[in-house]
Amino acid sequence: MEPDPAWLPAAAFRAVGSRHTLVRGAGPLVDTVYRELAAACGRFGGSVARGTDGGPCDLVLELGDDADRLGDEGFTCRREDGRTTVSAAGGAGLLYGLFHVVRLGEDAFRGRRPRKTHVPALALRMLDHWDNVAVHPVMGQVERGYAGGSLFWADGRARGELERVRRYGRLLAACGINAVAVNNVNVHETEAHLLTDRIGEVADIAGALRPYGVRTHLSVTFAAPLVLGGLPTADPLDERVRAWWTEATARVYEAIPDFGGYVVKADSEGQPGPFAYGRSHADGANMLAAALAPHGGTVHWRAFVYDHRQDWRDRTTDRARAAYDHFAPLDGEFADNAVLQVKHGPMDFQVREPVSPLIGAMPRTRLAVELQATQEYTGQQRHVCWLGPMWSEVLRFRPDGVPVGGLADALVAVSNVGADPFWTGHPLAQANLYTFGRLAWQPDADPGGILDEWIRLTFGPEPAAGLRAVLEGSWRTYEKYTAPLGVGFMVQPGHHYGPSVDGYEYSPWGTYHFADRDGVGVDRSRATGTGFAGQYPKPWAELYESPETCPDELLLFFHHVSYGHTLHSGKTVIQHIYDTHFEGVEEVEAAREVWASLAGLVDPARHARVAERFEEQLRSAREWRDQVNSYFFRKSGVPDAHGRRIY
Ligand code: GCV
Repeated sequence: MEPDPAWLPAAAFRAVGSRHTLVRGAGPLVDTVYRELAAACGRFGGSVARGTDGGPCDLVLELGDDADRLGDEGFTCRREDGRTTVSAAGGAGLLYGLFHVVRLGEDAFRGRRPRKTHVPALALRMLDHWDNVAVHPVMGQVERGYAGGSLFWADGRARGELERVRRYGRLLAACGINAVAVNNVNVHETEAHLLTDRIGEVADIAGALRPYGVRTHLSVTFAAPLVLGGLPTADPLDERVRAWWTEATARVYEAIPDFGGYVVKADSEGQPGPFAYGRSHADGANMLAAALAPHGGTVHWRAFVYDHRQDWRDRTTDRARAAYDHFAPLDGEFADNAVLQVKHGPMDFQVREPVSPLIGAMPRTRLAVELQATQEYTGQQRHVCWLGPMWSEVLRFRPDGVPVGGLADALVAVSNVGADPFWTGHPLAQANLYTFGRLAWQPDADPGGILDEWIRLTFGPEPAAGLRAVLEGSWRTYEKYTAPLGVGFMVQPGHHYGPSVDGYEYSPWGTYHFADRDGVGVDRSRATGTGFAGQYPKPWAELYESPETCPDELLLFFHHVSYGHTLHSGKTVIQHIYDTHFEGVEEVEAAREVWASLAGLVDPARHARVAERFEEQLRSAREWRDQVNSYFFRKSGVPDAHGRRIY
């Protein structure tokens, strides 16, 4: 196996590494650019010089372009008179410019290229690791992690593999990611100490990521003044509490001068928060924002707040409503350096959800949209499921005229990376990480183009068509064989892998499908249901309100309908369920065949790992098909129009 099977194999640097390059400018990230080029030239026979000497060369990377226009991260690229020039105002821009040229390959050195400006649409492009320092008795080393252990932590300590962390930073920079939160938002006892007496371990990680322009953030517990500071309260309006956070934060910045800030999950799934003191989420967030402000830091306050002790008999409480109900009334109350981090859907990273109505509902509040690269509900990195098209739909959705990608200040993904030699467990899950970074840079980019880019960089040209066939439709395939028409869940409780149609039906978590002998789905209309549809602005509120206008793929999210209800597709709901579940499995079988045909075109270790995962995906997809189809056949008594085998 080659050492780093990812999208920056040495071969990707052939075009730049065989050229004569001049690097102009100074600073730590310019040093990184130089080192990258020196390594590539060492391998491919080119040369790289530093300084102002403008001798004959093919590529110039220089600092000095218009800082107002480009900021620290933007760059321009042009080619004229046989020379390619990348100009930036800051070192990060120069580094992104280098990776841009690497992506272009030989094309960067052909013909003429008019000067083009590249600036990231979103200033913060961040990965949140749900990594625990100490192995959690239920959640393990990484909560919802499917790529081995943590890159950062093992068995209660920093793992200390800083070279690997550095290479991770390099991969992230190469797809435009510039921030990482290094521990789980569920902050347990050991992890709480990272903020104070164990900040040195975080500083080491920050030091390894810094040369690639990646800033480090930390998840903290709202109860820190109690559990670490010995105070009798964590009330955000108590002066002792505020002073404690101010001092603790100042010490963090002594250790990590470019520290990004805090991530907080408060009053959510048992985590402590301001409610205990009769304070609002804005009170809580603003206290931390005040502590961070003098240092230029930001608090990411998560909006994933809902009642997780619901009575399933109670039809008036709707988990989907919760984020909006809690936060929309607080618009305008959050500090400038507080960012509200909202999951892209109103429930919890299901394979299909509408865009959260909270996105767009708080115009006076800074917004981070949270995606989930780790495949908790989308096959846990045992199934191929490329999420680019889903994320692109989210980012292009226009709640009220402006697309989500234009409303957000930050795009965040829960990381899918771990200590696995392939980084992401399933080697093809790297496509999700790469696509996330590139969409965060340019939210309206064509995801298919990004996929092609990742394939070409990672595998070269020969297997490209096969890889595209395997990946491009994989999200819709996964949707076909799992929970139908947006209804969600139907997973095994706890670990969330594999089917269990009624797994959460009588649970306290607020995730129900309400199937009975007549029909299925959740009535979230204003007229007869929970009223959730009314949280959207027009035209969405009206579109979702009626089963006649609601898009098919979200029908059961918004409505309880009979099995005989006819979809826009012309099929009944029950026949749609049967058909998609048979089709989904057939599509997995076909993708597995395509993958098998790529043996010889993909390195053997990677090929074997994916082939092995396909066996499990197919087994699991058949299980989903048979359980879901049998369940609905038994409930409804309606036979499959095509007489296929249902149990
Ligand atoms: C980190 C879901 C997951 C939890 C996760 C939570 C969250 O409930 O199952 O593991 O906790 O989301 O996003 O905070």
